[in-house]
Amino acid sequence: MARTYTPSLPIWCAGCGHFGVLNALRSAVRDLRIPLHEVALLAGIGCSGTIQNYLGTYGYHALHGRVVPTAIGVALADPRLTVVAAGGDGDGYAIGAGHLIHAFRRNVSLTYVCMNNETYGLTKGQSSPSGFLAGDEGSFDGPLAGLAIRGSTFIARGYTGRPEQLARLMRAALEHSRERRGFAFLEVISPCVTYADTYPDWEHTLYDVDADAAYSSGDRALAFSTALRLAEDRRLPIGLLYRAAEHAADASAPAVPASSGAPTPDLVARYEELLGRYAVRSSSGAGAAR
Ligand SMILES: Cc1ncc(C[n+]2csc(CCOP(=O)(O)OP(=O)(O)O)c2C)c(N)n1
Ligand code: SF4
Ligand SMILES: [Mg+2]
Repeated sequence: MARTYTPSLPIWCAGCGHFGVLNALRSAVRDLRIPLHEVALLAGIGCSGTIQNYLGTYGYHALHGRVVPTAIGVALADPRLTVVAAGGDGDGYAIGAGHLIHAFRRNVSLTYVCMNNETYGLTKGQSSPSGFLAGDEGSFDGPLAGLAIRGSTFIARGYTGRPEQLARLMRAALEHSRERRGFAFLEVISPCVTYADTYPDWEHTLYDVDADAAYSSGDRALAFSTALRLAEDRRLPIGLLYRAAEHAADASAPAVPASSGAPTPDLVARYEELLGRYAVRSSSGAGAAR
């Protein structure tokens, strides 16, 4: 396909953390010299989910909570693509949590960026499962959940308040999946300045394992115990938390051949016919597919 798109301008509030995620992703794609037409950026539903409109890559807006399985399908169907899934903490840790667990287990090579602002920004500030700072019911910790699954191979957490480290982690995540070492999971603390402005609190809450000479990101048990120990002091680790040394390399994924090219006219006609069956009918009986 030769069709290209002009990215739109972000609609996020001024100061939204998600700008920092977009910058890190843009610079990682540029630094790794990945042609835009070889990148598929899929996103969930939420303020975070609009990120796929802002890069000149292929983009797809998935159903709420379904960005990870959709991205797995894309990655298996065309292994030539650099596949990036992105979405919010509501998208990934609430409605999409079941998919996340099995993505760690299956270890298909793609990058998943979970933009964690501890709230449902788009729907105006309801609390999300990841309220580490404000959660009344305890918080769901995506990286910790990933560490608990033996098949996981890359787990990191960045913070939009530390853009250089975030750019480095984003690059490392893309490299991990492009080298076909498996599922690269990067959670980014990306505050929502409108409904849950947590920026003032993170500097004394985060603990940077990248700056700790005694820390080893190849040691899963150490990563796990460090996170648990920090949590007792109400602190959260950031940095490259865990990367498997060995090349797990899509070993668990079924071998699906790369797509042989564009869909044939016959397939397109069958697809249109199928869509027509689900067209929404107005009261006058006229059909309009949405
Ligand atoms: C099936 C379904 N349930 C609920 C919603 C309503 N909804 C839209 S976005 C959203 C959560 C957004 O929060 P998050 O994923 O954290 O993204 P953010 O806006 O914070 O970036 C919800 C519950 C929906 N669109 N679809
Ligand atoms: S509501 Fe929050 S998450 Fe959404 S764009 Fe504004 S600051 Fe960002
Ligand atoms: Mg959110």
